[in-house]
Amino acid sequence: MTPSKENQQNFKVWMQMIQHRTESALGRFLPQETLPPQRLHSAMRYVSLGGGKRVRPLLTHAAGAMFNADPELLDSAASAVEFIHAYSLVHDDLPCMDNDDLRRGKPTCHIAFDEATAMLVGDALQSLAFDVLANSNIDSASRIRMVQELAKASGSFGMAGGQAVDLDATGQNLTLSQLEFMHRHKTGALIRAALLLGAFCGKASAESLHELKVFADKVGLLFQVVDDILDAESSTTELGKTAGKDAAQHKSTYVNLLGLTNAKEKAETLRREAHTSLSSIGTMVGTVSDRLHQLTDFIVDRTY
Ligand code: GRG
Repeated sequence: MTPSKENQQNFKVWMQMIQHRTESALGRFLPQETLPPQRLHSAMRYVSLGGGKRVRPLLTHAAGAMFNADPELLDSAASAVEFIHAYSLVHDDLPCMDNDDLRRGKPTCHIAFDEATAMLVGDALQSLAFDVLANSNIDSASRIRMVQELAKASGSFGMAGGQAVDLDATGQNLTLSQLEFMHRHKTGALIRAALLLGAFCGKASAESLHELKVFADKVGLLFQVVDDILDAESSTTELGKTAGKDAAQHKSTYVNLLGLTNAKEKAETLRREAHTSLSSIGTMVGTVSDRLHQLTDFIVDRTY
């Protein structure tokens, strides 16, 4: 079903509202740059504030709303996930990793500051993420559950593990299943954590959590397939980061493994499957999550 203009407008307003409240929450959790060590705090704020689509916080808020979670708790969960994401971007841009000088339309952290500071920014943001969760105003069982999920998603069985596979794969042609394994860890794990932490802030049954994980797996992979397509088709100005990098670095991607047309077909298949799993959750909880349906489409139809 094609969404009505009013529905689309409504989604845009909701999205801006969540992006705005996420920016405020991140700003509150981050140390002020007047506090020593000023250079580190200033760099932490530089990389965390004023940019990014905030896809992960949007997913946390949308999933949490489906289970009637308190929006203030969702701010903590969403900020923790976004701090891990921001840290990963800073480290990913370092010369020893992807070596990039542009991120979110501005110079990367090691260019604007220096490499050692960029290392510390990543380390400190990672600690801050867990500090935010450990201090969130929720019962201790849910708090521990959130810490466990985020730790797993960001560690060697999640994002950092996916990055290790990516580094090992340099100069090699991956098979489709190896590529999928890498992305399920590198990108998918944190997207899944964003959704689950949202659900943990509310009252989600075991059945709906199970189905939410199915949705998370679809949307996590979908995000990366679209990322590969955008890297091949968009410009650096549009993306706010260097375009065409995958081809320049001879990386295995969905585009070079499947070709552009089949990569787009794969994205459409994942989009359909994601919508189907959402409809199952909707039946379980008795309400349809328009926001998660709309976010799925936003992830596919985005231009950056
Ligand atoms: C060095 C211990 C250590 C760990 C490094 C660098 C790293 C861990 C992991 C890399 C993970 C990574 C950068 C994945 C890429 C995911 C991705 C597609 C990022 C872009 O996300 P968007 O489009 O970015 O949501 P914005 O800027 O909109 O937030």
